[in-house]
Amino acid sequence: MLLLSALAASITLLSPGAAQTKLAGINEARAYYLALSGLNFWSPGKTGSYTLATGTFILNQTGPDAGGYYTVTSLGRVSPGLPSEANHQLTARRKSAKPINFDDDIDDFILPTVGQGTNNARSILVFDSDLADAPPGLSEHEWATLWADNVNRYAGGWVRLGGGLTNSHGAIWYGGDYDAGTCSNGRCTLGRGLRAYFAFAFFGYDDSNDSTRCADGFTFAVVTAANDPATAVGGPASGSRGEYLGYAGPGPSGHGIVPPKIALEVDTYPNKGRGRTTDVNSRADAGNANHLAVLYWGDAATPYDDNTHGAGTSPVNPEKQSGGYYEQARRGNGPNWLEDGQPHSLRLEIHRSDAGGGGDYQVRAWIDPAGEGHADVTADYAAQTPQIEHRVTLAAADHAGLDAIRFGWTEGTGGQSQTVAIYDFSLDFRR
Ligand SMILES: [Ca+2]
Ligand SMILES: [Ca+2]
Ligand SMILES: [Ca+2]
Repeated sequence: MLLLSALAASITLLSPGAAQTKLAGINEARAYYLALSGLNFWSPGKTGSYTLATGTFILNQTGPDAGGYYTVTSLGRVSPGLPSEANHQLTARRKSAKPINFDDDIDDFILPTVGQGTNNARSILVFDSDLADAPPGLSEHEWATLWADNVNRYAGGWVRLGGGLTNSHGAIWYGGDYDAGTCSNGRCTLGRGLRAYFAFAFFGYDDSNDSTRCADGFTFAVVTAANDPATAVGGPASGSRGEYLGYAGPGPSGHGIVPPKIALEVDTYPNKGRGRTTDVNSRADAGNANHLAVLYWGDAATPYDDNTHGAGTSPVNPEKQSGGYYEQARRGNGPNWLEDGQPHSLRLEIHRSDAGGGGDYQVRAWIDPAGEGHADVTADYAAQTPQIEHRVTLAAADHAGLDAIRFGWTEGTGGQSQTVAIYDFSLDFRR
């Protein structure tokens, strides 16, 4: 994708009418994007000079060091030997295996589980740049039309959640092989944790006072592979429960997504009730504001409270007063925070270690991070304080249950609908 970005940037910069006097500045920018393209292009052993339409990048590597890291330099060069020559060099520390990312791996995301409703075949769809076979529940003709209408929205491919449906719920899990056994058929060794980054956009624009025009949001979830098959998904046994976000509830299988599990919810609809978790309006959302929150699983005896804030004892799903819940109120007469139709991005890190017979887990998340390295999942992010920071100790059995995990997204809608794009995804494990 960055190769494409570089070309797009240069096309923009070279649009007719660009003043010659700006050429030096333009070439500086081109050199920078070339260097960035080089870093993105690199994999172990790929060194030397590579020429694109706009210039050249030159890759060098040293390593790997004892931790398996290479130091990679990428020199972007434009117009060598001319007065307008520009060079820009970037250096990065890179693991031997490239992070899992949509550009290379989107076809490894397993097609969604079709839920109980009649229309849920479309609750989650994957738009790969290559046309895959029709997902379950769609004819080849329907799928080809949908694909053609959507594939070009985001370079590198994207996952569409919600699909404009009411009463939908779905989950999609990574199902690939990665880095010599770290992941096998989507079952991944969590080790010291992981780092993930992705962009998202809610297509709906919700400027209602109480954030009730669109619903309900989604989660990025990391769940036990020991107990959850690749078809695991939540949702209600009956009735309309978008508030479960496809993360809570028994789902079509009756088992839902069983614990242990950790997720970050992006919740756009207020369900503030604190009654029985099988009832409508029972998530204990703190207010009307769009919010992010860390989710575990509530009481292990029921799937219905898995995304109810305050549910559970060890661990407890975080409430507003904790570091595990972050909200932003609607501003003035504008849209609700995340439901503005604009691109947003999310970075999540889970830091995991053994502690006292169980496991220490630190969940950190940044919304719309902008500091240096914010999208680099090969290193911990230190440039900005996370908006979400929550730490728990899990009991030995739960800790062991997260030795092998699946990761992916869940979504749910009820009486209102949503369409959400997930794109520019990458993930790497901390080792
Ligand atoms: Ca909610
Ligand atoms: Ca919530
Ligand atoms: Ca539960």
